[in-house]
Amino acid sequence: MTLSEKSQLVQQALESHHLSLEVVELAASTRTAQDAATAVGCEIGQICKSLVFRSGDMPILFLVSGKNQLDVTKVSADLSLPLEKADADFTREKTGFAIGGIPPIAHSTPIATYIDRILLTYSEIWAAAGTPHAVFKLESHLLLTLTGGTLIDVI
Ligand code: 5CA
Repeated sequence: MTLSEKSQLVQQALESHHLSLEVVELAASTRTAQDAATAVGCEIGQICKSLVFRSGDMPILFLVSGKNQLDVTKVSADLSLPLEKADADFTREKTGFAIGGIPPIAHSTPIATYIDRILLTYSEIWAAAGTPHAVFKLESHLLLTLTGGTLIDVI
């Protein structure tokens, strides 16, 4: 089956890293971490949430385990960075994707990325792939390779 235009961007980015990872489109919703975990049959902690924040006009991406709620005050202090949650328009403008399907890669602009250390405690995780019906599975350590992101404690 042909992938949607947005999911094709994600598939192409995976291929550009020479990884044989495959975007899958599901009939079921994967809009939220809980939806995605139910749809693929994994633990919620294995879902990689893509949360966009802003520091002034700069977008910052946090890849967070579905079981964790990012502690903005803590992370902002740890990174010495003022942070506010991005709204839907800013998120779409900086990533090229809409909330509910934001992938960890393939954004329309380069985005500084921080990765929840807890994600690495799972061998396999699932991330959004461009739409609220598309995901891909990867070995968690590949998040570092794919994004060049920095591991942090989010809670
Ligand atoms: N597809 C799933 C995971 S595979 C997904 O995208 N989950 S998510 O957690 O990364 O994306 C939903 C997140 O978007 C929510 O946790 C919330 O932080 C954020 N969000 C939802 N609605 C809004 C909104 N109106 N403005 C800003 N952020 C929002």
